[in-house]
Amino acid sequence: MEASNGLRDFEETSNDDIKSFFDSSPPLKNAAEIKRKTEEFVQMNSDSEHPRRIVLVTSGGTTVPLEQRCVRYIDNFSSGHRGSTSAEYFLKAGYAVVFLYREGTYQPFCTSLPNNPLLECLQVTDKSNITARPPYEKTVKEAISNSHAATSCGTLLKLPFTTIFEYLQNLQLIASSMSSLGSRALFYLAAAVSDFYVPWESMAVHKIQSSSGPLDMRLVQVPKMLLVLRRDWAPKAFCISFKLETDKEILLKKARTALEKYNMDMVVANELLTRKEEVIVVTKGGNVVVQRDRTRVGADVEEPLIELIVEQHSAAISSAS
Ligand code: 9Z3
Repeated sequence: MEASNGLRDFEETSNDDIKSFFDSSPPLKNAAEIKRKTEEFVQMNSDSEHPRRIVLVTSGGTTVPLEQRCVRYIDNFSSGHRGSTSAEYFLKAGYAVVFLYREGTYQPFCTSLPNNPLLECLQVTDKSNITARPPYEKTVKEAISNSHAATSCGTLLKLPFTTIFEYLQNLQLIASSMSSLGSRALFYLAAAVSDFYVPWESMAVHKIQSSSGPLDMRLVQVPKMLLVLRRDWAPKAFCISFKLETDKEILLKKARTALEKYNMDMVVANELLTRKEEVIVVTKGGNVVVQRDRTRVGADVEEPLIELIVEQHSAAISSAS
C-alpha cells in the first residue's frame, strides 16, 4: 500500500510517532519467548572461536486488520519466495538466519514443493507406511533433510508474524537481541510492509456491519521504522531494504532516496512484474544490475544477489575492524 505519487513516502517520522505506534499496538502474545529464543540463538552462534555472521531475513507481507476481533483485513501480494530462497543461500554461505516470515507463506527449502505437499507428495503404502510419491521423492527428501539440519544444528530460527503490529514489534525485539553483534549483523528486509494502517484505538472492536452503509475508513501512515532501525536499534549492522514499484520510471529514484534518507547500505530495487528475473542493487558507490542466469534451468536471481551481498558485507566487516 503506497500513495500513488509516492510523495508521502519520505515524510519525517518523529520519535513520538514511533512511541505512539508501539504504545498503542496490541502487545505481542509471546514476546518473552521470542526474546529468549532470539537471544539464545545469537549466543549460540557467537560462542565459538569463529562466530557466525547472523542475518535477519524478513519475508512475506503484513496484514492490516480492520477490526480488533478481526474478520477482515487488508493484505499484500507477497508470497515469501524472495525471503525463503534468500534464507537458503545465506545458510549455504555460512550465515545463521533468523527468518521472520508471514504465517502461511513460503519456507526455506520448500519453495519447489507443490501447494499441498502433504496430499500431493506423500502416499500410504500397502503396509500402511508413508512414503514420498513419484516424482517428488528427491524434492521431499531434500526439503526435509535440509530444513531439519538447519533448525537442529541451530543455524535457522523461524519466527512467524501476521499483522503489521506483530511484524514491527518482532523487528524491534530481534534487532535489540542482535545489537551486540555489531558489523557481524545483517538485516535483509524483504518483507512487504504496509505503508498505511488503522491505529488500534480507532479500530472497530466488532465485525463492521454492512447494514451501516458504505465503509468510510481512515488509514494513517505507518511510522518509518527503517529510520530507527538504523539510528537506534542497529547502528553498526549492514542494512539492506527493498523497494518495490510497479512504475519503472520512479523505481530507481525512490530506491536512491531510501538509501540516503534511511542511511541503508543497500537498497534492492525491484519491479513487480520482473522481480524474479532482475533486481537492481542501489549502493552509495553506484547501481549494480543483478539477473538470474537464463542459460541454467531453475536458476534464480537470489543466488547472484546473495553472492554480491556476502561480498559487500565482508568488505564492510573488514573496514569496521
Ligand atoms: C520486496 O520488494 C520483495 O522483493 C518482494 C518479493 C515483496 C517483491 P515475493 O515475496 O516478492 O517473492 O512474492 N519487498 C519489499 C517491499 C516493500 O514493502 N518495500 C517498501 C517500499 O517499497 C519499503 S519497506 O516502500
